[in-house]
Amino acid sequence: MNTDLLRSSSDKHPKPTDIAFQYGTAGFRTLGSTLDSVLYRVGVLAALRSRKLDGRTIGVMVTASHNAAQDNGVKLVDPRGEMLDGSWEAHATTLANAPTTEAFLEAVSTLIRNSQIDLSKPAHVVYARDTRPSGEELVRALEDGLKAAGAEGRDAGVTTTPVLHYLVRAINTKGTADAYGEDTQEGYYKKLGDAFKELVQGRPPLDPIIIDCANGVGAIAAEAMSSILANTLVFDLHNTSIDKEELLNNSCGADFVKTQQKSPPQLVDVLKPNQRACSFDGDADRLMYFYHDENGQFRMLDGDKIAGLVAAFIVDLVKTAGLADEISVGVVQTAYANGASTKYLSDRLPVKCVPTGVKHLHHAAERFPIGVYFEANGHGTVVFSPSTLSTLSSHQPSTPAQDRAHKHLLALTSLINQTVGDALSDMLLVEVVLSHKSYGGAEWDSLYEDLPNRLVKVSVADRSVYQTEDAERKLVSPPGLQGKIDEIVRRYEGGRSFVRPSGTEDVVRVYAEAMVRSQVDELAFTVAGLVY
Ligand code: 16G
Ligand code: ZN
Repeated sequence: MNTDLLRSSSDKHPKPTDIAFQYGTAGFRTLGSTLDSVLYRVGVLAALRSRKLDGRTIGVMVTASHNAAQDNGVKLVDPRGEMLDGSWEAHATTLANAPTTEAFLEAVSTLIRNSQIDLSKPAHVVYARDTRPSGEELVRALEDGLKAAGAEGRDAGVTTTPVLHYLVRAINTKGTADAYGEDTQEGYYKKLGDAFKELVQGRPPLDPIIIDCANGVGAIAAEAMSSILANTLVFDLHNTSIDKEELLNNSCGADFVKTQQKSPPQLVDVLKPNQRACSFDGDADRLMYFYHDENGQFRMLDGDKIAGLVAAFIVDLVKTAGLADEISVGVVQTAYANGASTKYLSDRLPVKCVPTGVKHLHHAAERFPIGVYFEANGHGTVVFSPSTLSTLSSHQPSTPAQDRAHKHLLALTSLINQTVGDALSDMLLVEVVLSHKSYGGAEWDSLYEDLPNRLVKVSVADRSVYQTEDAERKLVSPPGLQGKIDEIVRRYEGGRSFVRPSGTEDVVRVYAEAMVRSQVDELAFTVAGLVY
């Protein structure tokens, strides 16, 4: 690496003096206008990460997901398409916070030394951004970092977060026995489209699906997918104004639907009773379904409902294929999963609870032969272990029914993004199950009834005093607080409540659920009253 070039280009991307950056649950995320130096340094870091991994391609995604248009962010993707290894998150934070160019160069040298990075190795990085206007310049800063660090960059343009994850794995497996697919967005959508067509072949056509694209990059993705699917599934696209910056995630999108527990106002007149609709978030990695019942009442089909629908379907397919003795299915959730969903699932298959954040769920799901994971907020996917894939590829079905189920399982391994949750791929998965079960929104919804719940956030002086254990379900600090929470929760029928510090905002979150709606708010606010 050329230190003079690194120095001179770093000088062009000075760190703002008054900001401490942190690589959090979803990478760096803050006001887009403050992120120039971070992007430059992430470029250098990505190059080093690639060299450390023998020149394998690393991904960089520039997005702030469901946040407002003026925000932006960046996260790194490891070679198999998964989130950056935890130990490197700290390196990212260190490099981002070096106050001066000299301090940054020093931090880079330390990282090279401590991680024993061989600088003679090549470096490859693929990067993309969502539709946020600030993304364009931030990508230029990233490119400066890549250039200064001598990395070969590939610009994947404006696309979704899951497409970028897919590309990373596709590039790194190209020409190998594990080739994941053609390394283009079109290649990915064609792969999904072919699998979808096979899965619904011979079934009655589905009604068009209403999609709220959050005025983000999901609109581009859905448009591209729609032309591949042609008449197999018709998309009725809404909130597709990607040119109107102020509309991004504004009163629409998956996060709006989940947190406001109502449909996006732009869709209210479009939705007929029992007609299913769904929302993506701003980078199309979260999915929320919903419908209005006969009485015009909003009904949400969130990540928990998706997990219930999909897990039961896959279990049935495995059984019908004659593989129940060889392949088992497990589910991963977080503490935010509705208690009713946990009960529904645990009655049928193993369920594991892990801390919030995709990387925790993904890793836990990889330990099951087939691992289904969804956060209640709509992040999720299904992962098939290598041994499951090899069992599937060598299985010899002995009846036509087994043969059909076996083919469907194989098609699911293509339909479902194995690197990270994709709103588009997840939506097609849901549509497949609805088609096979002949379910509408109401039938799906009736798998179980959600317990009333409430989420509140509390601003505190220092959220780092709130420390948890048991997958964030219990507080170990401040001392004594958990005992008080337990005492309050005991007074409510079916009561459950937990407190955890947010990984993305400077707040503490309080979740509560109970059998009776009116009691939930009381429980949530009583517990919130203990937090200060
Ligand atoms: C991030 C996580 C998401 C998690 C959320 C929790 C990823 C890609 N995203 O958005 O999975 O649900 O943080 O936010 O991991 P919180 O810590 O503020 O509650
Ligand atoms: Zn997102």
